[in-house]
Order: sequence, then C-alpha cells, then structure tokens
Amino acid sequence: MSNDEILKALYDETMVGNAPAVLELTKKGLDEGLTPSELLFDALIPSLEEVGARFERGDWFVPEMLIAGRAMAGALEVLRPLLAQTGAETVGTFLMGTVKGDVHDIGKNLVNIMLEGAGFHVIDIGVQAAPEKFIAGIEEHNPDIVGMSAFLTTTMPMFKANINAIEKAGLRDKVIVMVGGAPVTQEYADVCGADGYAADAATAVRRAKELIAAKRGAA
Ligand code: B1M
Repeated sequence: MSNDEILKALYDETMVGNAPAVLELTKKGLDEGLTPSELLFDALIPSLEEVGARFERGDWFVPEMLIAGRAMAGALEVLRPLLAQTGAETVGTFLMGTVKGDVHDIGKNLVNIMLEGAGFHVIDIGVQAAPEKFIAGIEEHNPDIVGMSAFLTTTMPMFKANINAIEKAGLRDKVIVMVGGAPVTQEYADVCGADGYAADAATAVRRAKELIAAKRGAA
C-alpha cells in the first residue's frame, strides 16, 4: 500500500466508523513513515468534516457521527504519545473543559495533546463542565489559562456565563481565558470577553504561549 492509499483508506474507514481498521491504518501509516500531522490533517480531520457535512445535509444521522467520532478517538490515542513528545519544562498550567450542554470532546482532546506536547501541564475537566466546575478547577489548580471549548452554536453562550461566574468568584484577574471550538470566531471571543481565541490546535498552542508571555511581561 502506498502512503496515499493508506491516507485514502484511513479517510474512508474513519468516515464509516470502522474503528479496528482506523487503528490498524494509523499504525501502518506510522510504520510506513507518515507523520502524525499527515495522518491527522490529510485523513482523520477531513473525514470527520465530511461526516459533519453529510449530517448537515440530512444524509447521515447522529449514530454515524458517533461511530466516526469513536474511530477517530481511537486513532488519537495512538498518536497522543507522538504528538505529546516533549522534554521541555512546564510552560504553564492549562485548565481545559468543554462547556455545559456540550459533549463534543475530540477537538478539545486534540488541543490538550498539542498543549502537552508544547510543555503545558494540562488539567482536563471533561465535557459538560458547568461554571462551578471551572471555578472549582481554578481554585484547586491555580492555572495560568482556562480554556473553554464549545462545538454547538447553542452552547457558545456558556463562555460568557463561565466568564461571569469567574468574575463573580473574584478570580478573573488571576487567569487568562481562551475559547475555541468549531463554530467560534475571534469576533465571538471578543464579544464574550475572552482574552484569546484559536481556530485549531496548533494555533491554540501558539496563542497560549503568547498570552502567558504577555501577562508575565506585564507583571
Ligand atoms: Co456533533 N455536531 N452533534 N457530534 N459533530 C457538529 C459539531 C456539527 C457542526 C455537525 C454539523 O451539523 N455539520 C453540529 C453543530 C452545528 C452547530 O451548532 N453549529 C453538531 C450537532 C448539531 C450535534 C448534535 C446536536 C446532533 C443531535 O443530537 N441532533 C449533538 C449534540 C450533543 C451535545 O453536545 N449536546 C451532536 C453529537 C455528536 C456526537 C456525540 C455524535 C459526536 C461527538 C463525539 C465526541 O466528540 N466524542 C459528534 C461529532 C463527531 C461531530 C462532528 C462530525 C465532528 C466533530 C469533531 O470531532 N471534529 C462535527 C462536524 C464538524 O465539526 N465538521 C459535529 C474534529 C475536531 C478535531 O475538530 O472539533 O473543530 P474540532 O476541534 C478543533 C477546533 O475547533 C479547535 O481545535 C480543534 C483541533 O484542531 N478547538 C479549540 C477546539 N477546542 C478549542 C479550544 C481552544 C482553541 C481551539 O481554546 C481553549
């Protein structure tokens, strides 16, 4: 199998949610010299995008999204140690959660992996995280950055609700707030009072480092 054939098969098998084949092709791709980034950006992520497009058109339904998502999550577990390889000292602490009402976690997990790879200590508070959970996480772990993911237009307003709760708890000055997720934009991040936004995992890492450097510089 050529590398292009591996990528094509990985794309196809992710789309139909064939988790064992996705796992095998991911390992095979790595053995054949494909990089984790190529596997992610040339097969796995485009495949999920196509699943989403079919769902949006009404051609596919939630079960199809679910099994495709599970197949992708299995591949991520194989890629995790490779993406997160780091000998670097801790750059900062990042508390991350998907907001209340939202169960999407693949994008969040990918951001976490890339942050770990860049030397961040990541605390993941999971999905459906209510404002109280973010507050408890800040109080317990004293993070430099609080990251919030939302993947539905209906859950994006939770950013503002979380930021309001953080303010009310007297913790807003202590943390940088970053937001992201498929429907989120820089404009929306600005409106809800976040300090930073990123469209993808790689940009999230860069932005997180910039925000920490700016805050430490100001201090
Ligand atoms: Co859902 N879903 N889903 N889904 N799902 C989307 C998001 C959707 C866009 C599909 C579509 O219609 N095209 C749509 C949302 C529409 C909208 O609101 N605009 C949608 C819908 C409608 C729903 C349900 C409401 C369906 C229903 O029940 N009728 C339901 C909601 C459940 C809930 O949360 N309450 C639902 C359920 C599900 C499943 C459970 C079946 C499954 C999730 C599995 C899981 O996550 N464990 C699922 C899936 C798989 C998807 C799609 C197909 C794929 C999402 C994904 O993992 N993408 C998705 C379609 C799509 O995105 N095109 C869709 C790959 C991932 C790597 O990308 O998530 O964008 P992404 O993450 C990126 C960036 O966003 C960014 O970096 C990540 C990596 O590069 N990023 C950050 C993320 N967090 C960040 C934080 C940062 C910075 C950057 O700073 C803090």
